Amino acid sequence: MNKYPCPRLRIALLGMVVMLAGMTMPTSAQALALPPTDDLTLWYTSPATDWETQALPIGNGPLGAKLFGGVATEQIQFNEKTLWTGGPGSSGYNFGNWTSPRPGAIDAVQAQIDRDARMAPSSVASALGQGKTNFGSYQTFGDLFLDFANPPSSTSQYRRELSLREAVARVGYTAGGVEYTREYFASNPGNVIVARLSASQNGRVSFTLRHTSPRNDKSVTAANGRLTIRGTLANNGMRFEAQVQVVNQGGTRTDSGDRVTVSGANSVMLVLSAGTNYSDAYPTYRGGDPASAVTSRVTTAAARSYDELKAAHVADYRNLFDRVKLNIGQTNPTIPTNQLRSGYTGGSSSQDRALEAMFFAYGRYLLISSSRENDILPANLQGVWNNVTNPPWDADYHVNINLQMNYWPAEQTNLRETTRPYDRYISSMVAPGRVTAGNMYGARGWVVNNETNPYGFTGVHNWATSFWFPEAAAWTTQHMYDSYRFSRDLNYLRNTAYPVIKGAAEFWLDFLHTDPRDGKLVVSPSYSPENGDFSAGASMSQQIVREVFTNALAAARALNVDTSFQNEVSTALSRLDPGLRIGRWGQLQEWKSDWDSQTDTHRHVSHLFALHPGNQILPGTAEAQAARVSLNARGDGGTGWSKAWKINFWARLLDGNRAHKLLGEQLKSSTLDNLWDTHPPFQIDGNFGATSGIAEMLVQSQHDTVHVLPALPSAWPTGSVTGLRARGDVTVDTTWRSGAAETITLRTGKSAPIKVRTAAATGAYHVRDESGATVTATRTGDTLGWNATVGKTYTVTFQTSGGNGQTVEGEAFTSQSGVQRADHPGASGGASAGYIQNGDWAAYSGVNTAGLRSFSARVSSAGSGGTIQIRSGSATGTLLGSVAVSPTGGWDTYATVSTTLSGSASGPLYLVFVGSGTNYLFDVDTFTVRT
Ligand code: FUC
Repeated sequence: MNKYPCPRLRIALLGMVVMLAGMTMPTSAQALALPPTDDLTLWYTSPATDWETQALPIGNGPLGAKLFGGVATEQIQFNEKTLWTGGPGSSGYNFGNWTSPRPGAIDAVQAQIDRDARMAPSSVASALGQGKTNFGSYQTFGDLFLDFANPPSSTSQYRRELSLREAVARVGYTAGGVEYTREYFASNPGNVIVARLSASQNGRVSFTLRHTSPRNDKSVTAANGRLTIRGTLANNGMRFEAQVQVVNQGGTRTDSGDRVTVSGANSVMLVLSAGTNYSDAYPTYRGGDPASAVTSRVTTAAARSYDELKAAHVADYRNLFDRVKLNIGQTNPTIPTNQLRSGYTGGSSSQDRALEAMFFAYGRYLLISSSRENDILPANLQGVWNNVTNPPWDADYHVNINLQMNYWPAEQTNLRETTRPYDRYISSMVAPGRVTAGNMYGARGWVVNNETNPYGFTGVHNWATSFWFPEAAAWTTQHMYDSYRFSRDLNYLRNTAYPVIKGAAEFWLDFLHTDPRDGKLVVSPSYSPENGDFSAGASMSQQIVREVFTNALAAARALNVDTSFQNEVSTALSRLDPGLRIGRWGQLQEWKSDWDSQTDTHRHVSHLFALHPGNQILPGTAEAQAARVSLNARGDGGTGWSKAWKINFWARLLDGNRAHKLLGEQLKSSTLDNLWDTHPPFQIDGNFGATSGIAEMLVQSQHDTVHVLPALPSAWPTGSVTGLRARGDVTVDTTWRSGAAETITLRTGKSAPIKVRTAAATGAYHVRDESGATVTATRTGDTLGWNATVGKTYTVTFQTSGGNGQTVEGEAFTSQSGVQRADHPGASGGASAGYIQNGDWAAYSGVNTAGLRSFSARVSSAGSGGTIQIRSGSATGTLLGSVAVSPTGGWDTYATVSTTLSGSASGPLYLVFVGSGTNYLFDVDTFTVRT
């Protein structure tokens, strides 16, 4: 899509970009290798030399790749998400379960905590931990290299980019008068990665394709232009296979050993796919050999044209990506993305808005690229991208915050499909988790601890500060109940979510401990992730158990099943310590005892689970104030994901400016040039957490009210967003101006009462359905309510202050004398201010008269016409101007009248109607004022 259709403007803008990048200007006759970038394109003026910070990611869920864009050699590092060492097949793998029973071990720890109140992590780890054996790590599949024949010694107009609107990456440059272009995409349809290399002159594409990997466990062969990479992981016997088909147009193609060489082609398409014999079935986790599936994917795709493959990919991707559009005043950046990031200040420039809008969109891009409905595994700590054999934290599934955070933006930003592999993964932990629950904890249900892998590692290890976290199972099921709340899909609740939620709740029915201090049910031993000592009843433990009990009970009631289980859960809930306490310095306590230090800036803010992602703390309550005190003490620093979490916290506290400040902190100090989040090192959760945080600033629904613009920062005074989702199967669009909602549009998938909250609702408002018919809403404070009907679209318009250039509906008066609402199909919004007689007036409290200089109105009159007087403050206030209305020939025939205004004024706008006719004078459909 070309936003600059005028070629001269295009050239001028690109010339400017090239100059800024310190490169030579193109000669005037040269065409440009790549089209202009848009506001959602990451772009750079030199090749990537570093995988982590610079190379650009593409992915289709199961497959991922990182692109470097070199001129002499192109490097395409790639992944397949199931390629993991460890697990069954590796020696001594035990799922983290104790290799021999430890009768009484947990009881002894509980007794010691009952006696001493706390216990050092190292002591608990030596009693209950066990070294990890073959937990495994996520593996790179290796790199494809394209070594170009006779690479140019210099290039001009080099650009490397990633379009978030199309999920297509490109490289373009000019050398020796020839433009070279490469395009890459990872297509979910067909499960392939596709590349095309082309040049502006025939016969210019020549390279040799080869594969390398850091493991010595594979063979690479070439036949008929196809590279086949096949091997077995030495560690666990997992079989893997990748194939790349080279399809050349023109020139020659030669297989030689483990390489394919292309000479003098006009263009070349590469088709890559990969697979393993992983299956998510406990206990063997092995399926069939991947060779035939990989062969057929590559063969099928290679038989299609590049354009066809690309069209299918873009259509599939846009079906997800295009559901949400955010405008916060960004403009198309004129500087490369690395400069956009390094120049970011969090101030008021449109470049800063551009980075924020791009970062929001990038989180959605990364989620679509690393988690799809036809994936086996969810996005891991690095999504689907990893270039080594020993990634940080094994690029595993940490479940004391990280995996959960990956999916925070999914429902809110209308990407429910991306949660399917997360659902599948949580469900797949039930079988191994039952064994761990029974054998180690003596409990029903299922459990998983601090981190896990694709092989059902539901037990423990022995790293003292992160080995014990049985609350993780319950926490993961929060997503499932929430997914039901968003969708109201009872089949999903019945078949997918409820059995898993129930199992997670059963574990806690059996494993809670009676606190001798007060007789309440508590988690013991309990550990607030990675901080402090073990104790009984740390706040997060209690809040999570409360949440799973509450959700299990609500789900069982919604499905009308399991009465005795419901009774058991209700009884336990009534005895459960809720884990919400305000401590000696006004903070929300992290532990049941008041141990919090005011100088503790630990990155985990676990005790605020009840604020986010939980919903147990409401804004305006004493607990919310205490959460604020705790957050202030923790400070605005932390790892990437920690800052991202804090955006969400501040949004839930309805503090948009502070949420925006945290977003700024993340962009300034926890974001790499390729806009990946860095812990450090790279960890993708922060990308997803930030996108969630931005969504939480715009729409919240955790308390079953659709709260629109709950935490809008002053840096985003004007904007719009479409397609965000709210619980209750509602899709939300809104536009805002001067920090207040102007319109809210809600599309409802269920017939149910709806509540919409926004600050502007305290002023004049009007609710209409898609036919323009008025919907009667009741207002309580800043909340409007009505009964919504499935399939309908409701639009609420607000009369906001300022009003400059804004169209105000005539019937949206806040007070009146004699005037009524008149319904006319031809009127804007279906109605006008009507039944007007001499001396009547209508007032619009949201429209301020200060500085107004002009007035225009859309009017109709089958009567005598008359005059509109524009007055300030009251019906007899300062007269700013007046305008005559002549008969228009019918109540459905409209004309525009206008006048200039003068005089100093303040207070709301009054329209006073004057005329001599004995019947109704005229109608006012809409009016506009300008300063
Ligand atoms: C948790 C965090 C660490 C890191 C790891 C992957 O344990 O405390 O900071 O993010 O997960």
